[in-house]
Amino acid sequence: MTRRISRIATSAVLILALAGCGVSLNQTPGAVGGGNFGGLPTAGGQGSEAGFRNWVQSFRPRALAAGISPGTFDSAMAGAHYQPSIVALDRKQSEFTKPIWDYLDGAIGTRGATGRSKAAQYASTLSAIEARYGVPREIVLAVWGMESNFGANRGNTQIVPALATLAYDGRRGEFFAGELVAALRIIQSGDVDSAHMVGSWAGAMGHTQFMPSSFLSHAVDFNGDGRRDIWSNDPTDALASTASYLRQNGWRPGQSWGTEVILPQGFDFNQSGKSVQHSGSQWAAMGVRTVSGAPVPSGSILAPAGARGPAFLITENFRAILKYNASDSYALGVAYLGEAIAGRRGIQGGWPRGDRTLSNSEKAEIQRLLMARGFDTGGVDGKLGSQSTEAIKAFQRSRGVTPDGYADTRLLAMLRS
Ligand SMILES: [Ca+2]
Repeated sequence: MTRRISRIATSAVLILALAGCGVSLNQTPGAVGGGNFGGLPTAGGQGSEAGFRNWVQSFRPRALAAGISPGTFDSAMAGAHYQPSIVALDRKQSEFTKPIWDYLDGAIGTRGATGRSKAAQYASTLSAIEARYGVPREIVLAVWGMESNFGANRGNTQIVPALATLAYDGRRGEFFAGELVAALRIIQSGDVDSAHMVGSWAGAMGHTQFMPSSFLSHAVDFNGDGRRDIWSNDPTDALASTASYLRQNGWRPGQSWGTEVILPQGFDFNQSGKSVQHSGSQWAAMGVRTVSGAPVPSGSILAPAGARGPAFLITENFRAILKYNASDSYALGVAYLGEAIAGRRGIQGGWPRGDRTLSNSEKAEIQRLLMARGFDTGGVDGKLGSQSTEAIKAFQRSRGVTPDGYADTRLLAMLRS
C-alpha cells in the first residue's frame, strides 16, 4: 500500500467563492506575482475614493520595485477608481451552496452539445493543441465550457481597477496586490492594453479565466501573431494556454482523468480519499471494478457523497484539473462535461438527491464541534475541504460508523449529541 499526503491538500490555494455560482470556485493557480506587499494602508471594508488614491500612491514604489515602469503604472492607474460594488461582491457569502449533484447537472446541462459543435468548429486548432500538449480536446473544451460557457461569459470588468480595489480593500489584499503587479506586467509586455484587459470581478480573464499570475506562467501565443491573446473572440491562444497549464501541472498524455467505479460490499472507506493511492491491480484485488468493465487505473477513490453516492477512481490527470481549480466538484464537472462532449456515458451511480442541503452555518457548526472533540478541521469557515473531510472520517471511525467523510444531517446530529 502506498499512502501519501495529497499535494492538493497541502498546497497553498486560494479559493474564491464566485457569487451566484454555487460550489464553483475561482482558480487558484500560479505564484503570486511579486514581492511582499504587506503593511500597506488597506481599507478594511471602509473604503473611499480618497483612501483608494492614497493606497495607489503608497503601492506605486512597490510596483516599481517589482519591475513595473513608471509609465506603465501611471497610465494603467490613471483611470482606476475605487469600486464599492466589487468589494460588495467579495464580501457576499451565500448561506447555501448547491449539492454536488445539482452543481454537476447545471455545469453539464446542454453544454455537451455546444462542446461538440465547438469541437467541429475548431477541429484543426484542437488537433494542433493535442499534438503539442497531449491534453485531449474534450478536456480543453470542457474547461472552456465550465469557465466561460465557451466564451459567452468572459466578463467585461476592467481588471486593473478591480484588482486595485480588492488589494486596497485588504480582506485578501496580499493576494490581490500580487495579482495586480502580474496584471501590470502583462500590460507592460504588450499582450493587451489596460482598456482591453477585462474579465470577471475577481481578476479571472478571458475564455478560460486565467488569473494574471497564471497568465504569466502559462499563457502561450499559439496562433503566432506575436501576442498572447486570451481576450479576443478567437479562442486559440486561450485554449492552448489551458492545455499548457494542465500539461505543466502534471497532465499525462494518453491517460484519462479517471473513471467511475463500483465499490464492493463492505468496502473499507479508510481507503477512500485523495491521500490514499493504490495501483489498479491493488484496487482490483480489493474488489473495486470500473463501471465500463475496463481495467482499474492507478489512483485514489473519490466518493463525494459518501457511501450512498457514486465513486470515482481519479488519476494524476484529475489532480492536474484540480490545479486549475481546487474543487472536487469543479474537476468532476470538467471530467464529465468532457465525457459528454466526447459522446461517452455520464455518471451511472445515483446520488442521494433526497438529502437536505446543509447550510454554511451548519457546516461551520460541524467544524466547530469536530474541533471541540479534538478533530482538526484546520479552521471554521463553513467550507468542508480536504482537511475537514479527513476530520469527519476520523470522527466517524471513532464512532464505529462508515468513515466516508460525508457531511449530512445525520453527522450533524451525531456531533450535537
Ligand atoms: Ca496570439
